[in-house]
Amino acid sequence: MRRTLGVVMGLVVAGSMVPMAPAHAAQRTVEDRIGDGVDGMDITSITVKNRRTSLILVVKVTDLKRRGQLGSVGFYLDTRPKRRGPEFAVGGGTSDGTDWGISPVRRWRPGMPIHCRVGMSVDYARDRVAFRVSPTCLGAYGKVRVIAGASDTASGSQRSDWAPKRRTFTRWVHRG
Ligand SMILES: [Ca+2]
Repeated sequence: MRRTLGVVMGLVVAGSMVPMAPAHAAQRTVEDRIGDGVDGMDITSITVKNRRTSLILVVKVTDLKRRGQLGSVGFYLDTRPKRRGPEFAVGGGTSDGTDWGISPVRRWRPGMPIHCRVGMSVDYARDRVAFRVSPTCLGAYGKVRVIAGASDTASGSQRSDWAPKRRTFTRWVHRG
C-alpha cells in the first residue's frame, strides 16, 4: 500500500513538473533599437519559438506596407554549435505577392532553395512577419540561434537592419 502511494506521488510530482519543462528557454524575444534601420523596415523585435512540431520565427518592424515598399526579411539559423556560422537562411519579400523560401548556407551564403514545408505570414496591421519552418527542413537539430535582417530596396538603400547585430546571433533557444 505504501509502495503504491509512493508510486502515485512520484507520478504526481513528475506530472506537476511537466508544465515547467517547455518554459526552459524554448522561446526567446530580443528587442532591437529603433532608428538604425531603413524607414519602415527598421526591426523593433524578433522572437524565436523552438517547438517540437515547428520552428516559429517572428520579426516586427516599424511600418510594414503592402505596396510602395520592396521589403524583405530573413533569418540566418545556426543549428549546429560545432560548425561555424549559420546552416540555413529563411527569407521572403513583404510586399504583396512576393515569394519566400529556405536555403542551406555555406560561409554566410545561401545556396539553392530546399523543397520542404515553410510558411510565411505578413501582418500589415501589426507590422509583423512570421515564418513557420517544419523540422523536416532542418534535419537533426535541437537548439537554434538566429540573426534577423530586414531591408527595403525601394528606398534605394542597400542598407539592412540586423538583430541582434550583423553576424551576431541571439543566445541559444532550446527545443521545447
Ligand atoms: Ca532596429
